[in-house]
Amino acid sequence: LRLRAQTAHTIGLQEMLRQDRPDEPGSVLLVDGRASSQERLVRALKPIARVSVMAEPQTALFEAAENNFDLVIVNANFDAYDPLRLCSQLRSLERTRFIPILLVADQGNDEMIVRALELGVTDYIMRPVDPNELLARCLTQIRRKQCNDRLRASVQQTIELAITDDLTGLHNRRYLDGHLKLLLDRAMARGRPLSICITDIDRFKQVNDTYGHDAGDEVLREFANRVRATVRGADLACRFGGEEFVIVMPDTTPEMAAVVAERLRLMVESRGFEIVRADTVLSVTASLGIASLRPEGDTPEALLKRADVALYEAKNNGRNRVVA
Ligand code: GH3
Ligand code: MG
Ligand code: MG
Ligand code: MG
Repeated sequence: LRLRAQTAHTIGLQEMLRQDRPDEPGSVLLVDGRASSQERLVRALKPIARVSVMAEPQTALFEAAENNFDLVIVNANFDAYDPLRLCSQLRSLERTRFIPILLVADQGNDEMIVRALELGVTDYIMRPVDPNELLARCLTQIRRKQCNDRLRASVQQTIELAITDDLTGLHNRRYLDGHLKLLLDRAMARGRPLSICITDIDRFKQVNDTYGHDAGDEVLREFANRVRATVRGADLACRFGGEEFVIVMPDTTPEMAAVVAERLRLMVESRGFEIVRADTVLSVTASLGIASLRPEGDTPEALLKRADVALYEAKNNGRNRVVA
């Protein structure tokens, strides 16, 4: 899995570099209070960007939050509005804080430029605007933004690969290990219950031995679907390894967890598993063990251990059952 994640990451980076071409038009938001300069700037930017124009800083802020622009140009020429206020708002909103800002300022207004840079404005250009300088400065920012976007998407994709089980699409054990402590601490801090359920498919080795490993994989995928269909949005379902799955259920008492586990047990038992490769339908059962958070103090390891002991008891008592 780690190897696959790395490969995907590498592909992401190569793709990113390959796409870093100058011929990709940028999307620019121009915030400018005067019609005459709006027209000049739009004309100057035409070779490299699609430009949306807004005369009102406050509407421009909403516009910027709703569209992922590559660049916002703020022309400091409003009648009764501090252009740096808009810059500061753009920097503080979650959805706009990564968008580069280019400030168009008057000669001699050094103090404003220093304040702008302190606020996080990316670059500035002096009036009268030289069209070639404008193009060069905008192009640099647009490319950098597009490159950052691709990098962010690639990192996101790598993270998702690293925490997902390839076969079933559920979270994997690495994710559970990182997340269980968090859910447990949160439940403890809020004085809320939390339960977990470990489930293990009964006599799964026989499926592999009789129908082959690929058929076994089909059972695992369908089993995961039934797990998914059982849990709520707030629950965390993961493939713990092999044919074992763990469900973490926040805000869930032992009694409620027993109901969920029994529902899953029935959902597995009551409908056969279609094995396309072997053109057959298999009866599958699973054993389930439940454990719940001890409010006086608990650890992920201890909780998992207690659920595992319960699972072991379910196996020993004849399988296809829930033990709490
Ligand atoms: P029990 O009821 O005691 O759980 O019996 P079992 O046969 O299910 O238990 P055992 O732990 O002996 O066997 C688990 C099997 O799961 C062995 C292994 O080959 C198989 N297995 C583990 N991971 C995978 C997988 O990703 N795909 C397939 N097809 N089989 C797997
Ligand atoms: Mg097992
Ligand atoms: Mg076993
Ligand atoms: Mg098993």
